[in-house]
Amino acid sequence: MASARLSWLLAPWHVAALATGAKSFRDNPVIGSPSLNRAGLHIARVRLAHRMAEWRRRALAALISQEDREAFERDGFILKSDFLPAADYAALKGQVLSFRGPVRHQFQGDALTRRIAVDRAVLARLPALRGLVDSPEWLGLVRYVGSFMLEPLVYIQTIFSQVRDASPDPQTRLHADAFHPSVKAWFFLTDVAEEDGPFIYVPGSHRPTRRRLAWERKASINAACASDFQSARGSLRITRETVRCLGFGEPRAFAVPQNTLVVADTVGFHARGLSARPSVRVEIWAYGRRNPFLPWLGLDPAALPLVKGRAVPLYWSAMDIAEKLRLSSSNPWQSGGTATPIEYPAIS
Ligand SMILES: O=C(O)CCC(=O)C(=O)O
Ligand SMILES: [Fe+2]
Repeated sequence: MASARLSWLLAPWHVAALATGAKSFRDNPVIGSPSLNRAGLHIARVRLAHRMAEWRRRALAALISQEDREAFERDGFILKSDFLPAADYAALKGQVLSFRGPVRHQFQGDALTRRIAVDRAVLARLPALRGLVDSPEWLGLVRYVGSFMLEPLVYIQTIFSQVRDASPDPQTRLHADAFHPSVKAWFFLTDVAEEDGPFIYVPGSHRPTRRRLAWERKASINAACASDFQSARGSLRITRETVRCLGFGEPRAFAVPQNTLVVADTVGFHARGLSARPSVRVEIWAYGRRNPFLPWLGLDPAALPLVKGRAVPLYWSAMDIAEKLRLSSSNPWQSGGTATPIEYPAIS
């Protein structure tokens, strides 16, 4: 009863969230409303978000080559082998892998993800990494795929698979991160074998085809009470069979050598491949997500003078404070002291 009254009080807030990237079907009764979604609310947001992203990408076309634009249009990702010249790559890898810094980690199923925020202080100590993240090639690809002149959030990320006895890593199920286009980039610093949990992407699945939209509509009707937590939170899971039924091709596993860059629109279906054995994957990982409905390219809060180069530590601290004040559940990114990217985690 009390919660029903609270929902009504919050109704204007929930409605306003429709104009943002808010995606959780279970936390927002408007976004998750079965009747509104049957009537097409969810797919209207999907379509408009795609149209806006296409419009912004047209304005950003000059950031990347025509060949890369065509690859992206076709596949939903851009793959660059031997992205850095060999000497630059060797310097970057040497600096990054021996870097000891403050780490955060999160368990997901049996996998542990370790992150080191690439902030100003870290960049001051890693000049080769600074060369990468300031380069027009890197920024151009991330910004074009992200469809904004955004300031990507960059991390040194390590995935340790099968580090404990637990259910499988939820990232190993095919999914779309959100209902709208957004960018993630992986610049691999380790060779990734097929059996070591490579990144997987279904080529062409970034497009809002008629069949994809019909599937989105159906999924959105039941998503608020989906037993699958990630789907209910707006990151819809899908099976390989359904992907096939939607007319997309087979997933592609990025079993790639180090010094390969993959920049993908994670509205396309993707996953982390299952590992056949415990594995360690190290990458420079970037993320860019903004309100998908914005009719402009810039004005990214992460680029403000006091925030630029500090966004991730600020975000982590804010989550720690919210946890202490019990304003939100515990921060999934727990501090793990200092470590290098490849040091094996001590699992308690
Ligand atoms: O790390 C991977 O291979 C993919 C994980 C994933 O789904 C994501 O980062 O959105
Ligand atoms: Fe994902």
